[in-house]
Amino acid sequence: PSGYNLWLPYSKISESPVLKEYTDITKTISLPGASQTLQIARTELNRALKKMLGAPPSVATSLRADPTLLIGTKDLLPPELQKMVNDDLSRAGDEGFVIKSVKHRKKKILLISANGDIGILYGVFRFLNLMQQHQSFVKISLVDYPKIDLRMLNHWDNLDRTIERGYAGFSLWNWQKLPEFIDQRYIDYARANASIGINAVSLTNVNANALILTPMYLEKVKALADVFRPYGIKVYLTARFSAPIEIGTLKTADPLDPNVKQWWADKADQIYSLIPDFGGFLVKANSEGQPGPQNYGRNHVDGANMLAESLRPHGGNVIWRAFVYSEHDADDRAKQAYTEFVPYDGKFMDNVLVQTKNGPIDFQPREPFHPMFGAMPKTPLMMEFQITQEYLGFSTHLVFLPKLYEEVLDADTYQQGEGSTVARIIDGTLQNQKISGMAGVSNVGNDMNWTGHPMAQANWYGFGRLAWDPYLSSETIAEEWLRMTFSNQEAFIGPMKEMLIKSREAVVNYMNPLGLHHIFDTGHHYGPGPWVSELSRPEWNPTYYHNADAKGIGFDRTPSGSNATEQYAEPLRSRLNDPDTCPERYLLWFHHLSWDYRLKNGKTLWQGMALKYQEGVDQVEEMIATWKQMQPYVDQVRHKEVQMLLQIQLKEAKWWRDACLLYFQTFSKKDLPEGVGKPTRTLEHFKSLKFPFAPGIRPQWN
Ligand code: BDP
Repeated sequence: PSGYNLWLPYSKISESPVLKEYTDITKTISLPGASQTLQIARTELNRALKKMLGAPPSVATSLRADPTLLIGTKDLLPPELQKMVNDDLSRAGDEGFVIKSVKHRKKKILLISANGDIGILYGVFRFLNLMQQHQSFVKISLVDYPKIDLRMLNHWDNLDRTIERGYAGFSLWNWQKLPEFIDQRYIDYARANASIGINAVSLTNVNANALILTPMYLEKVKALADVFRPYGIKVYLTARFSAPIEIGTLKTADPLDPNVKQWWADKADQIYSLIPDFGGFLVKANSEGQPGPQNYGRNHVDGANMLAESLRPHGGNVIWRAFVYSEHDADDRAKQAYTEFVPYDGKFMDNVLVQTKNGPIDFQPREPFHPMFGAMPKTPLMMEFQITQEYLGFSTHLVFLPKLYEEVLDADTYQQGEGSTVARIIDGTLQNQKISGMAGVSNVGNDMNWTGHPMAQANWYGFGRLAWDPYLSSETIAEEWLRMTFSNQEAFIGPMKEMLIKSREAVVNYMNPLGLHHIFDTGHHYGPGPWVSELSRPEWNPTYYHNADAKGIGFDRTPSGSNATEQYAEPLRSRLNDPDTCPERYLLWFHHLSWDYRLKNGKTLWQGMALKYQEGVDQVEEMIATWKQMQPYVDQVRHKEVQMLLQIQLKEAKWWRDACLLYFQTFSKKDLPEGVGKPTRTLEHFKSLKFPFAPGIRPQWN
């Protein structure tokens, strides 16, 4: 079905110079070695070359005398070739590879080599990636290796196969039929991940169910781990902190209780007896009602280290989430994770990573980077991005997220002077971490095209590429993905690249311009709800975040307000504190300003905000116009799907604009500036809208 093949369609190549080069290169192929991983590489090559070049290639499992394409780990190469890649491979590490055009016995050959089998698989996938982009290999000399150790997908999949914040169907994991029945989808999923270098997956929701740790489920988890292993992927599970009570016989889950420690140590032994390379536990504790060490008067360090102790003999990791904010803490929610975690720097065991969302609130269309990045130099901080579009229009709106990820990764924290970018903290180079990681909350479900919106596949792809190399530009990623997935025609690539890149700003404009945030309607977080003010916890209410009143709008996080800016290093802190130097994209995140405040373009804040909402709507209109032109390059089914989705997106961009402006107008008491579309419905109408069909809501919020 349309889109099932993701970025691996291996479309037939008809351009003759490219075809000629590729046919020559692949005339005789050697890929020696018997491991499962190498067999997968061979199968992939066969399948891809057959589709792209027409004729089935011959991939030999032995070292041929004169191959045109030689693919092998270093130890399998003839000595003179070993010498040629020696230096490259000393940089490439366990998972990297080299793709190099070299002279061998007076003939030019293409060599793909690596230190280990997984490097070969990654190298083959990259070779095919470049072929799909019609790149030439004549002069290639490419060494590449992952800059981040753990490149991980977090699935928020419940055991009943619903997915929290999932908008692409139900969970891929069919617990009922496992372990005997191995759905082809597990294999296709692993293959897609390996093609972009993802090497870890956490299977279950962070709002965890302890049952996953019982033997009957672990048997099933083992079956998945066995499928994923040859693709270089390790399995993690979410550990519910109260599991010793819920599935054990203990009365407590106190991390300092010897029986509790023993329970987890036994549990780890049991898991590793089934899954010898089990990755470890991902834990959400004492956050949004999840149990944790604080239930027993202990702290995050006690909890994380106790679990880390149980995994350490087996080489496993604990990934402890820092997404915490307390209903008892009256302080600005944006400050709470930092306040709670930074004092623990240096106290976690070395198989603990602290996983932090990209921004200090919660996956908003735009947030400043989380101030914890760089502030815990003795702790490996792992990035958590959201690939699924909880606050970004679900799988209905087209939003190219690598642009968002790039903005965060490139941000300068100044924690160790200029150039202390988030990317350098995440990859561990700035602060010399022994382990590094980046996680993305997956947008994959059992929809035929995996991600619901056909274009949302780009976000899975882009996340993987950035986890591999956080210094890649979003433009490079957009171009790669477009060429692989659809077409290499320049008339397609140019406009579509621009459309993807701009799509992120469009959604910010029509949802949350100028630093506004969390003004979504309750529970589902889909449409606008800036008026919502009566939820039980203050920081769940949009009014808490925008603070609109007759005088103005915005959250004062400067020293005259919550002083959250204090958590950022100088000179950034001072810049953020002054509305004149605070980037306008974060203005209302950090400042409460009068409706008449003058923006850089001379407009008042009210005018500027209204015009931004309108700009967002205009940008969606442009996307529709661009997409219309792309018909010749895209199959009918997907073209139609995206076209319909863009029409919904336009309707909803207008919904956002009208609902927010009508509501904020009740405070500003000002007319809409010229150029801003007039709302056709009343504020009361927008307030009355319900959204009962929203997928992915937490059951307790229904
Ligand atoms: C929020 C989601 C909620 C998650 C929570 C988390 O609304 O469903 O459980 O984050 O990350 O974004 O733990």
